[in-house]
Amino acid sequence: MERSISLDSILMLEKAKTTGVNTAWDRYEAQLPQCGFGETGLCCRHCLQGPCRIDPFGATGPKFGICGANADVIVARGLARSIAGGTASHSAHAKHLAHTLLKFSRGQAPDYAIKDEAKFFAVLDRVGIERDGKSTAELAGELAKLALDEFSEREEAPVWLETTVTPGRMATFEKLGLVPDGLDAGVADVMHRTTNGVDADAINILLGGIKCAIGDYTGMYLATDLSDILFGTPTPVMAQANLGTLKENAVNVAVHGHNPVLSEVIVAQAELMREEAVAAGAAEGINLVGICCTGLEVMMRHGIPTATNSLSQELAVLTGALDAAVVDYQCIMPSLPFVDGYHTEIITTMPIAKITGATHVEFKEEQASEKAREILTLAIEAFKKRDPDKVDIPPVVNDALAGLSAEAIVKVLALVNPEDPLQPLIDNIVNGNIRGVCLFAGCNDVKVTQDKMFVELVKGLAAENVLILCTGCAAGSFARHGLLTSAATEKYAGPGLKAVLTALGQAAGLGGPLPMALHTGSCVDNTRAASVATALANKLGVDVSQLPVIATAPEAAMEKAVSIGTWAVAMGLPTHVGVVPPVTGSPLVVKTLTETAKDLLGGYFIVEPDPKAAVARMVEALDERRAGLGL
Ligand code: BF8
Ligand code: SF4
Repeated sequence: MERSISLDSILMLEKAKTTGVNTAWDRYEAQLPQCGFGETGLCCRHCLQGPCRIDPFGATGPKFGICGANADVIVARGLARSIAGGTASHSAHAKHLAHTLLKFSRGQAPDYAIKDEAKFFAVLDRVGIERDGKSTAELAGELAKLALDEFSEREEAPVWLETTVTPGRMATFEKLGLVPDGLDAGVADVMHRTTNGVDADAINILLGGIKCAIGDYTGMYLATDLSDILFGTPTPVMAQANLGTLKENAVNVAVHGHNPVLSEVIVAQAELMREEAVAAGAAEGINLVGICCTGLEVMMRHGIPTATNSLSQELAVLTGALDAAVVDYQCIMPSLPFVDGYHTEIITTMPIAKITGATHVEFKEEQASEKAREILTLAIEAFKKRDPDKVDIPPVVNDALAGLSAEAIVKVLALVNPEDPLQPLIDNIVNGNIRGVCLFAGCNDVKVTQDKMFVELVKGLAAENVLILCTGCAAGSFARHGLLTSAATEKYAGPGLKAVLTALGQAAGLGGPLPMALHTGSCVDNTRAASVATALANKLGVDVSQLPVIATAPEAAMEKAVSIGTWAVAMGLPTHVGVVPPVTGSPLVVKTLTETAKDLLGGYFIVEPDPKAAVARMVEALDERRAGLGL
């Protein structure tokens, strides 16, 4: 199988091959064939009597685990635990921001501020915190405490859920018993019911997983709100992508992981430490680039280039020009410190995410600038050890428009209709210029050619006049292929979509159409897209499950993508995945996710690894919704 269609990845993979460096792709091949029980979800290790495995063909092998759990129960339990893993990750990210806000409110985090007062007030009003007569610090403290309360057991529905979904969605969740008691409580509930001897009804387990995933949505919404308050709501910004954004004459530092709490301070300090870098021989100072979602957070707010994605993170080290990678948590390969023969300093910063072989500088909000300087000093020292003979920066750079938060999208629409910004979007959906909207999310997965599905799907859908919103590695992928540009719209968008994007781009003074894919942020920012869908549904007086809106994670890899996909279904969206998850061992689970879910929630999974067939099925799902609305 071809490993990647991304030219910079291809060039670095050739270098890896000729120099004998192992990458994720080599380690994947060493795993083949992967275990059939694991691939189909039919292996259980939830108690010490296991592992138990069910014969996928049902012929002669075991049909039950030792405790009596059957294939449906084992598959459902495995899936629910993946959702819990994803939810725990996003929720930890959200809690981290709430703690930062709390420290700010107590005067313990002097490097932080309320950067976006308008969003701060809007969120306070939405969650019902009375603003009159209170100081900023008091309000920030109240908001942080309310946010932290969301995670434990609550008597009422989580505030960030109830205040952000349509009334119809909330009623559906209540009717089905899917309102989480708390976001961490949802994770604990899944861990409990999936242990030996608790829930042994596959459908009930899946409902528990969906309830947990609704908590995942809630935590992600909260994370985006607090990030915008602390660091600013993104506005449109031109940036660049690919490994070619590394510079020969600069100290190259990648910020990698997911949380902007540290990377924001690094952005500020990198500018202030320019002279130190120049004194070390780096004429262009410090060049910050991003990898994964931390990178996208600073791309959205500061136009910092995105160098590469999760799957190809080792390739950034292979350029020989990356002096340091500062990592926080999630999607960071433990192999990074062991890319043989390179000088890159891998710096871990979080107490829960240390990596053997890396240098640990524990980050604390109380000493944020000091810690950022310490980290950048290590990077400058590493630069001095760079071996010029090993430097091969692939000459690949693409422009990319980023920063399209929901607020930014509404502002662009307001240029066309200031009184009623959503109306132009609705009009163009009604008249068919826009056939529907698709949210592209999720990872690169080593099991499929890197970026191939992303690129084929986005071109296919744009040609069918589908407007794309994108986040996470999907946004990174499009950026690296030049698809977040006016030129891509000119080349690939269907006539209706092109006309709308041209009108909007001209109104925004871009001198060309808006990109056919709007970069909406990091993975936690998937809720930005959900908020646009909710606003549209509320304006039309319908539910999200009736709108021609779909989602896809064509190259999903991580548990976080599983939890996001599940809440997208819970929100009522037909949700495509291109890598088959480990559920095929249970026809009941497959049917529940791809068919029964539609009756219960409106949303359902579409599993289709072939890009052409996937486009056809996604367009069909949009047309079904259009027909339902009489369009
Ligand atoms: O949270 S898309 S590989 S980087 S999990 Fe990870 Fe997947 Fe990328 Fe961001 Ni999201
Ligand atoms: Fe086996 Fe049941 Fe234990 Fe799972 S929980 S390992 S199926 S005995």
